Amino acid sequence: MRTQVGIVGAGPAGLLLSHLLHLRGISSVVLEKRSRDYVERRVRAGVLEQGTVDTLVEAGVGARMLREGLPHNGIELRYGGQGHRIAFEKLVPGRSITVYGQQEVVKDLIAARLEAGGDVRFEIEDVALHALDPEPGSGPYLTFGGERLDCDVIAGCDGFHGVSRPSIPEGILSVFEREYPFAWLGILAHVAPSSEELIYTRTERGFALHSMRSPTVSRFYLQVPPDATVEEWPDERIWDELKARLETVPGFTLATGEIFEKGVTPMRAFVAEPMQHGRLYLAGDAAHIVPPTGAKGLNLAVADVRVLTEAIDRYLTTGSAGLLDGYSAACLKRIWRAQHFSWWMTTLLHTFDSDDEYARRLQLSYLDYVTTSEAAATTLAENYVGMPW
Ligand code: FAS
Ligand code: PHB
Repeated sequence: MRTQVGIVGAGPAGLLLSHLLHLRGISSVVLEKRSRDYVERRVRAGVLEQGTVDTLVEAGVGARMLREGLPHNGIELRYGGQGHRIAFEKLVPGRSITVYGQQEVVKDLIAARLEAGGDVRFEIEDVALHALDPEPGSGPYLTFGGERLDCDVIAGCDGFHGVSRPSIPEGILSVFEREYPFAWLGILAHVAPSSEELIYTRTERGFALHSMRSPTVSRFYLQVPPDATVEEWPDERIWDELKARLETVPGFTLATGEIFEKGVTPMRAFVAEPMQHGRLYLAGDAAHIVPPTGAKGLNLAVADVRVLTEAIDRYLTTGSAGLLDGYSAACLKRIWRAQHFSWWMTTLLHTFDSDDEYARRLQLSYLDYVTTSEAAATTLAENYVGMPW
């Protein structure tokens, strides 16, 4: 078999890349390890930057997001018994975020690809990458299930645990990473949000986040020890801890309801440079991971794919590999901005056992600064809604 672009992974990066290439008349085949049902039900990110919303709408896959997504013009930082609003409409006029579950984005992209006759194959478990740095006149290829797929280009969109990044020979990649001394316990509950907006709260007991998915489904996260398991967190303990961390301002009561999804996410940061080797290009979590505090992971995947689509189109239509050769450098500036912002939000809002009293006062002083200085609040706002492309 032959296609122009072989794509490994049907998460947001792989599916959006396949769709954007299709809009430019470029063929691709997407190979996904899991079932369609699994990828459409996997609960992950929830916040779309302005640029991500614009990209999905411009690509013709944003209709349901515009109908069902929840636009937000601010977030609340809650600490020391007070709530402080970061007002996007004042600080970064015209830019906002939309709360719309990642699994909904994935459903919309799969539907669009299949409707367009796209070639998306699920439950393909043994994908292998070959001839990544091919001789002139030949190309890379993928093998799976006894088949061979010849490509002009391969996109590794298979996430942090995928097969693409490890297919790059030893000695090529430089890896930069950081493990945080805690994890997030995420839950979904059938209960109306207790606040119109997202609440990021810092308490001496640890961090908590109040988010949502719809007028009847709330999304919460609790900072927990790095080795925490869902078994240690029965529903009653979750609600008790969320109340202890969120009911810290007068008049706020946390509504509770039936928890229907629980998961523990490790908090890590990771970047592999360069994000390419030969005719293999990594996009999204295959190349980088951020702690979810800044809600950047999914949005970074979209940003990579925008750059990669343009570069592949230039290469296939003109033969010039200039943009492809510069792909990694073009993405890394935004990636490191998101790495820094995610680190900054994480260290601003989480409690660290290693912190002494001096570090704790620095953290509280920084929170006071961000919630009283327009300049400091603008820094948070412009990064949160997404830096301009
Ligand atoms: P993905 O991991 O989404 O997709 C990769 C795909 O490749 C998967 O479908 C996988 O099954 C497939 N695959 C893997 N190996 C393969 C192989 N060998 N062959 C074929 N296919 C293969 N980000 C936020 O902004 N906010 C959050 O709250 C948040 N929460 C998260 C919670 C969890 C548990 C995780 C793991 C991540 C979370 N993220 C969050 C980050 C997340 O949203 C990612 O940034 C986003 O999924 C990136 O999309 P992709 O790069 O497409 O990778
Ligand atoms: C979510 O709603 O899943 C969410 C929101 C904000 C974050 C992370 C996750 O920073």
